[in-house]
Amino acid sequence: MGQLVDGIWRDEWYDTESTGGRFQRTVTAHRNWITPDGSPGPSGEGGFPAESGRYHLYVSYACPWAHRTLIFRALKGLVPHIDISVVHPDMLSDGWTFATDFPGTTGDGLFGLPFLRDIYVKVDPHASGRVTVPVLWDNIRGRIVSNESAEIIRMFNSAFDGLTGNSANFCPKDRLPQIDAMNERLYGTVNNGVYKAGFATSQAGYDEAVGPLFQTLDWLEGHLAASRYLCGAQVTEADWRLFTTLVRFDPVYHTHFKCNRAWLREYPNLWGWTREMYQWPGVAETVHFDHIVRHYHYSHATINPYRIIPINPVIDWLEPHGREAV
Ligand SMILES: N[C@@H](CCC(=O)N[C@@H](CS)C(=O)NCC(=O)O)C(=O)O
Repeated sequence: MGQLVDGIWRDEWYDTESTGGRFQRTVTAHRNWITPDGSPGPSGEGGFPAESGRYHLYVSYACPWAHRTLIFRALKGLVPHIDISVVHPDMLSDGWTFATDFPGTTGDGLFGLPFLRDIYVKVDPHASGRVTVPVLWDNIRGRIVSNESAEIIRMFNSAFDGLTGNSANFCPKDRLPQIDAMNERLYGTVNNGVYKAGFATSQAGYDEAVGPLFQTLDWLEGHLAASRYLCGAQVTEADWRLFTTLVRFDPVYHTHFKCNRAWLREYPNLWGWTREMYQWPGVAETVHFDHIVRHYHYSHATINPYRIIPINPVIDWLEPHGREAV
């Protein structure tokens, strides 16, 4: 774990001292958009048109943010058009690496480089900041298009439709305000909430995160009693964003991140909903529990210094979800 300072790697854990033991996620650096014709998107600059084989996605199978992009790649028919490189689950003093001694890792499929940070330095020899997955790379311009998962999935939702003929729309215009509001609530308290609880180095930092996390889970449990999906009768982007966090809840966040007021499987509606999402055609193939369980327990030395991988509950993800009745 570390970060780049003026192009030089420094092996440092998150600084929580200046924030009273609270984990604060840093702002994402690369914010351009792929669009059908290369016109600029909502941020960054233009010149990234949707083309088959042009873009490459660097992911970790362990990471919930990268996982979102893999789900959209699968559901939007982008697998033949966007290749991926999969980093090693152990994120230690060199950060994410392209070591290949773990099943499912690929190495750096484009340049054969040893570390993910080398990709960041390749575009900017003076790069500073965290080296995160996912990274969406442009083969033609030799640049990072985006390393912000929330925006990569919005691009994937529609930018390539002319190429793929896949018109599944997880962000329908009339639902967008509802989707955005849901995303915002769930990002702060759940997606990032589990990290704020897990990485806190003070009781106050932990308490401030874990309380709202379970308040939101309680609220979601009631909401999903009457609503098939988060924003109504259709699956939307909001569902996929929540899914990648909840699929990790019982195997990792409950114990490793101390989010243990309840197990996810103690919430009948949330648990059924999570299984439905898991069983959605194409999704189970994007879930790699071996990477997930290994990454968190092995990489976070401040939380689990002896790197003991817990036994973990046996979970039947294929148990019928029963959500048709809602
Ligand atoms: N805002 C980014 C966050 C991505 C992120 O934090 N990824 C984690 C993995 S789960 C990472 O690469 N962390 C490395 C670090 O912080 O040094 C996104 O959603 O794409």
